[in-house]
Amino acid sequence: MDAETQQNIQPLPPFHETNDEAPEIGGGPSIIQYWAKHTLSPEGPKLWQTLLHNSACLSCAWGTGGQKGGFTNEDGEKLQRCMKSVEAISSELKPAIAPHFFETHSLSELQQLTSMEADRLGRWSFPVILRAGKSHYERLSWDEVYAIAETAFRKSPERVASYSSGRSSNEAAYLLQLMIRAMGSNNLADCSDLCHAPSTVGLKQVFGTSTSMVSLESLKKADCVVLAGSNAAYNHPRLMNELIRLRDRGAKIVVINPMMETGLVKFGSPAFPDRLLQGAEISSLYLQPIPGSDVALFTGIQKALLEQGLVKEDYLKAHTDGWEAVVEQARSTTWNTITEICGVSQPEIAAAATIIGTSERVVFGWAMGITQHENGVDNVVSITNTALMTGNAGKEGAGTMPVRGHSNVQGFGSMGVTVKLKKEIQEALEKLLERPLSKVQGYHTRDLIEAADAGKVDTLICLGGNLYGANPDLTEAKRAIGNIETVIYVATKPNVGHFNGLAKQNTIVIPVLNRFENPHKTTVESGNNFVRLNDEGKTHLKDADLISEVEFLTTIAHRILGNEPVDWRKLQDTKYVRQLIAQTIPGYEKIGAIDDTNEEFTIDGRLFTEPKFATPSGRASMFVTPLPTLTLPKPQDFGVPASTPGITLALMTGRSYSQHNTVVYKIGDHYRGIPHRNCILMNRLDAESVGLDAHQRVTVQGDAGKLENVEVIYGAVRPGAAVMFYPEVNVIFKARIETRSGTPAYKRVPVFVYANTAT
Ligand SMILES: Nc1nc2c(c(=O)[nH]1)N[C@H]1C(S)=C(S)[C@@H](COP(=O)(O)OP(=O)(O)OC[C@H]3O[C@@H](n4cnc5c(=O)[nH]c(N)nc54)[C@H](O)[C@@H]3O)O[C@H]1N2
Ligand SMILES: Nc1nc2c(c(=O)[nH]1)N[C@H]1C(S)=C(S)[C@@H](COP(=O)(O)OP(=O)(O)OC[C@H]3O[C@@H](n4cnc5c(=O)[nH]c(N)nc54)[C@H](O)[C@@H]3O)O[C@H]1N2
Ligand code: SF4
Ligand SMILES: [Mo]
Repeated sequence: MDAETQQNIQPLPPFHETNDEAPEIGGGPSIIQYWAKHTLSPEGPKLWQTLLHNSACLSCAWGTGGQKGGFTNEDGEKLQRCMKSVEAISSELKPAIAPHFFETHSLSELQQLTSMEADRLGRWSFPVILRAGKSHYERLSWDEVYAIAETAFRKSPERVASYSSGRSSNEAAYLLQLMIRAMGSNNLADCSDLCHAPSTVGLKQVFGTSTSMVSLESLKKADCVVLAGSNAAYNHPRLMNELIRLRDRGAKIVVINPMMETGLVKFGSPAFPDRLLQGAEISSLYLQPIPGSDVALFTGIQKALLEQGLVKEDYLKAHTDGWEAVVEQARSTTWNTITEICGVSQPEIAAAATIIGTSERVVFGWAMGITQHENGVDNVVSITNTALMTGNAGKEGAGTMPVRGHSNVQGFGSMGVTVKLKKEIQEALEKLLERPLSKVQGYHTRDLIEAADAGKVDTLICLGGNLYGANPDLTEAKRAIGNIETVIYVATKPNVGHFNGLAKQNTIVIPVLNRFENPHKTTVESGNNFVRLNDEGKTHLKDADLISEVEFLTTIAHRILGNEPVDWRKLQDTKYVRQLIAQTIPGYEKIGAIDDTNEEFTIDGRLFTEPKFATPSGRASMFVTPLPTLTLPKPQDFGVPASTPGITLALMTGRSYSQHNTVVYKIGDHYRGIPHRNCILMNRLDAESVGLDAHQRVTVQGDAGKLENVEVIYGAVRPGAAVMFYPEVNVIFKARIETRSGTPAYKRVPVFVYANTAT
């Protein structure tokens, strides 16, 4: 590649000009400072011990650690642990909540806690219950726990449900679904319903399998990566090291994101000390589309590929079905339509097409900016269409790569925690249970909220997570959970859901051991389809009355189901759970030997290095993706007088730098120059157009509520768009849902922003 094409095509915005507080690179020395502060603190020795423990990182699904030690990835490379990992561990190493805490702290007091304050209460360390009409949580004996659980789970099966978050093990996930299905219910809602479900649906249609087809080893061979709707600099930091290495080798990185994330422009990684201070370049080209318009942008890229003669027609003919209509759509859609919908100019789109079309091996990665939209599945399919038109699926160094969320969220799907169970797993489970599974369609997360709201759910078990805080419209979420008779939260740490998502009769919290504390081995699956084995461990909590998730689930199952169809108590030895997984989960056969071999493995049938896919024909299916019609409501639609000076924006809700989903570790977001949680990041031009200054306080009104006294922060987001943080922002908007996956449109929330009347 010559020097000119090596250069960035797009100039960098001076971040400090739009916002004095924001640094000019992501990562950088503050990562080292964080490491030093925590590892040298009193918790340091335990932190190191945990980092070195043979178990997978708790935090994201990029996946690090396991049998080769905490600092090794699946390719055997060392120094693979980011500070997000330390954040997550440090939170788990907090002391226990004191035994008499709840006697002196009432529920109404606990309901005032912010996410960060709730997390800082410490570790759950004994079972508690909040009974209807009571003002305080009380300690509960295990006998009472099981007695209440037994009554609750004996309700009619379609009125029993679970919700889960992706941090528990494969073994716990497998047992959860086996127990719920053995009881006769399919109500297995999971956080992935709020997350990558559109990727699962889209990829399944196109390739017949629903996870990434790119291994870490394969990614390293790419000469172009397209990263759409992902803020990997915050949420998957080790991916940044791969991108830096790829850039060093002359590869191009095309970033697609309405917000110019500092760390996706330049990132200072401790793995590259020579560039820790000034940062290594990440994006070669940064496109900033209108939120929700990615289908139009990718159609534009396809059109430009056609115009530049870069579409691989031979590949399409040999390896895909339905390509003609997709090509025709790209050809016949006018540039005017495309650029108007996506707000990116034709030359910029053409530049992206040139990079993609002239690269030999392109990996397309994406995250929540693509999936959390009313047309999330279309977004995913428009990416796969682009990959296929350029022959970038089914070869080394290329393919589609959803960048997954929680560290074992993908494992939950593989284990059958889903309302869209694969036929092969269904058949295998029916064989195991010696009877057909219920035919009643189960509730995914949004259906669960609606069913509960309509009084159709009696019992809910939550294996981790924060069902209340993760959903849109917290008023609805609270009301819905409040209609459920019994809610059992199985958790390591307290969160706002435990104090606000309260059942009608009994709300119980079960304290559990985390991944590095279990008395047995467990496994997890990364987004790259790699299965890691976690060794046994110990908890730092003294005199705590904790249980393992596996023991808790099998005890309940045994009380309800006896020894049918499996000896549930025997499954407290997770080795036997792995035997069942090997028998019933396709691609997971190798887990049957892992106790003897300690050999971690890549799941069979997931990676494609030949263009032969898991569809019945072996060819990939291409589908036309309708272009979205993107409109925003008028001020009066928000119930605000038409004369109110203000601006309607498309709000992207998501994560700050120091938070893990609904759990907030630190209130500010250093890299976006945001000092606290109650801020809205917007473009200076938008603010000035309605007379709003930086740091002015405004009201942000959505269709379900408003937040007041919100501080305006200028940032490098495109005009018309804005950024705020969840879970706090979830009070202001209702769920608009992607109908094929059930995923809420968290990333294009219409809001009206106007000056506080008081100022
Ligand atoms: N440290 C840390 N790590 C995490 C998590 C965490 O909270 N903290 N959460 C985990 C989980 S469960 C998940 S799902 C992932 C989330 O990882 P991400 O998906 O990276 O997280 P988000 O904050 O939702 O950011 C999405 C990005 O999409 C962009 N975006 C918004 N709308 C659009 C759009 O319409 N088009 C495009 N192209 N881009 C858009 C936003 O500007 C933002 O940069 O991270 C996982 N890892
Ligand atoms: N507005 C808006 N809302 C969103 C999103 C967004 O981008 N914007 N993102 C959505 C996405 S992608 C997701 S994945 C969801 C996240 O939704 P959830 O997964 O439901 O929420 P988390 O905040 O990750 O759950 C954290 C809690 O899990 C528990 N926990 C942690 N470790 C363990 C463990 O080992 N075992 C058990 N049993 N419990 C444990 C702790 O109690 C902790 O407080 O939020 C969704 N909501
Ligand atoms: S990139 Fe993800 S898996 Fe790897 S160390 Fe960081 S948080 Fe853990
Ligand atoms: Mo997620």
